[in-house]
Amino acid sequence: MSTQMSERLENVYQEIIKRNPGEVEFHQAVREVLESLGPVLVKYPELAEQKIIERIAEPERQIIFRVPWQDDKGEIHINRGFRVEFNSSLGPYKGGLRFHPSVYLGIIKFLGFEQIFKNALTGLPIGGAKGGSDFDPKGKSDNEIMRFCQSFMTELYRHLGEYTDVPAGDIGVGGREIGYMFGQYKRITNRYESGVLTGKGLHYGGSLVRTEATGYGAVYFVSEMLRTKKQSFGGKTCIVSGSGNVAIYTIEKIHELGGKVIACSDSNGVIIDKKGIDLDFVKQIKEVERRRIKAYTEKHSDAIYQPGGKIWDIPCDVAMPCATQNELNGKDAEKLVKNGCVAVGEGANMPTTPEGIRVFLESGILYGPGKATNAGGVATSALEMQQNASRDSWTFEYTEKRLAKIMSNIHELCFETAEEFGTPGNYVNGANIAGFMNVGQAMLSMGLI
Ligand code: NDP
Ligand code: 2IT
Repeated sequence: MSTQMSERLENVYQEIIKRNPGEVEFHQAVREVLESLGPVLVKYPELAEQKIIERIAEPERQIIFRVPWQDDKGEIHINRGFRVEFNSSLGPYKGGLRFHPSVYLGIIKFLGFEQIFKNALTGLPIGGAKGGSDFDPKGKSDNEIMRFCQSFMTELYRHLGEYTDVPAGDIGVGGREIGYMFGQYKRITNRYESGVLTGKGLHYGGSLVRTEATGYGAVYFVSEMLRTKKQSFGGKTCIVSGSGNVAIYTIEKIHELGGKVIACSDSNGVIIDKKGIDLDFVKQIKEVERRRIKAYTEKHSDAIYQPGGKIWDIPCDVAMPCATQNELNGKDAEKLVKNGCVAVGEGANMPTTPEGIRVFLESGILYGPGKATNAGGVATSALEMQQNASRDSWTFEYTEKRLAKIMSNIHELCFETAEEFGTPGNYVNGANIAGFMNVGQAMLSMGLI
């Protein structure tokens, strides 16, 4: 199912498909943005004349490299590493690294493309990039993870720098992996360049709140959306997919604001606990023991574990997809709307399929797209860069206040832009147009780059 675009935009899109064959996630992310841009090109024809869309859709640089490493038995493995430096018109390339067996160029490019607009929405000086590897961290020992990270950085380091390209985490990359990569960067370059990676540990230049930032920020964004309808999280029943970094801190903030999360998941199944998810235990299972979410029933025998289950079938007031791309399809969206869900906020990147997005927009429920809703993670990364640049570290309270303000600014920008372009309440258009305008104007100012 696809929406009509002007002939010009349709031609641009077809050309992008032709130039990037087989990269279906990248095509999907591009199409979603292009579907919002028609009225922008009418209002600002110079953006079309100067081929800003065509330029933005072509990464400034794409790096693909071999990552050889040895497992604990001495066997050699070869993975593929990626870094797509998409756009640096607003600042150094910025965006996470994903380690997951599904990673290929099309996934990194969809993430990098979305990152350009997300980062622009934060109002902070960061360009857009993404990277990662098809390495599967599941079941690997700590030493194997370290050796992989060291090999990955041994190639990637030459492309990085605090003023050039600043990676962080994403799926499969958290504080442990960032630590190993920072150590290797420091060793190879002989530079203590704190600002070259974000998501660092608190002992060596990390920022308070960065671990919590994506989840907390997503909940702030949904709170702002609810506020436009004079509602809040208080007393609301919520479901959160995934049980990784973003899911955990989404649940934590929802509980803090008086909502109750009754379900979460991982790629194997769904946990339903009507009493409300015991987050301390989820943290123990996931952050400390690195086990599967199924283990939740070991302590909570009245909770239900559904192997392979669909979390979106569970009736709720608020749904927050926080696992991965395309985890929520058109049928899931219909089910959520039918069950009375009033708000959906995406902690993950592109978790809703185009059909699902259409269902949400047509139903008129509040729908916050990932590039706006989950921008708190990268925004706090930019705050980490600020602290590193001034060799300072801020308190938790101050940093969280900055995050909350950034999220309410992003909400306001998306809300007002949607209105200005004739689609009130449509945060997809608001986010795409506002992000595009920031990047586009900067590119226009810099001449043909
Ligand atoms: P984690 O690796 O910490 O957790 C990922 C979670 O999603 C796990 O529960 C995992 O289950 C599940 N998941 C991952 N891949 C799949 C899949 N193919 N099918 C089903 N479930 C899957 O990653 P994060 O929490 O950091 O990232 C979650 C999402 O949030 C991603 O879309 C990421 O791009 C996005 N995001 C992350 C930010 C950050 O700061 N970390 C910032 C903004 C967005 P399992 O363990 O079974 O694989
Ligand atoms: O998708 C994302 O915004 C991230 N994974 C975080 C990127 C970052 O640089 O903090």
